[in-house]
Amino acid sequence: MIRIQFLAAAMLLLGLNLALADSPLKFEDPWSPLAPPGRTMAGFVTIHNQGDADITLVDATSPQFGRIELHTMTMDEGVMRMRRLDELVVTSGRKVVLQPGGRHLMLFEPEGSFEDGDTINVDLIDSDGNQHSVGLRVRPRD
Ligand SMILES: [Cu+2]
Repeated sequence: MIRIQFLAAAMLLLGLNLALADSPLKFEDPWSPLAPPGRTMAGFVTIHNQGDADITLVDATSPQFGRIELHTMTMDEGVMRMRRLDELVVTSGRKVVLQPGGRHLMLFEPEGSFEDGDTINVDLIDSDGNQHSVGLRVRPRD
């Protein structure tokens, strides 16, 4: 019985590693500005698509947050406003930059609080249902 459980766990881990290794998305400087406990947070990262096919991100999840949305900032009569994006296309061979004042991940309903140096684990989900894992490092805003 114990042996079977161990085997199942080992296979799960193996599958997970393969899935991670398979993602053509590479993430540069993934981070999240430190925020007061309970507050909605943001996620920033440069996403580089090193694969042959375009990837359309449509959703994101994290065990540490109730809900995540893709957002963009737009100028509306001189005022910056956030708007939800239904999808974010990362063209083959290109980079998409999520940064302060621009496109970003919006992290709603934090479970617990985060300190400088913590990691927020996010799975970005594409239109084919594939998951792309990225760890956002929590740090003070520059
Ligand atoms: Cu936002």
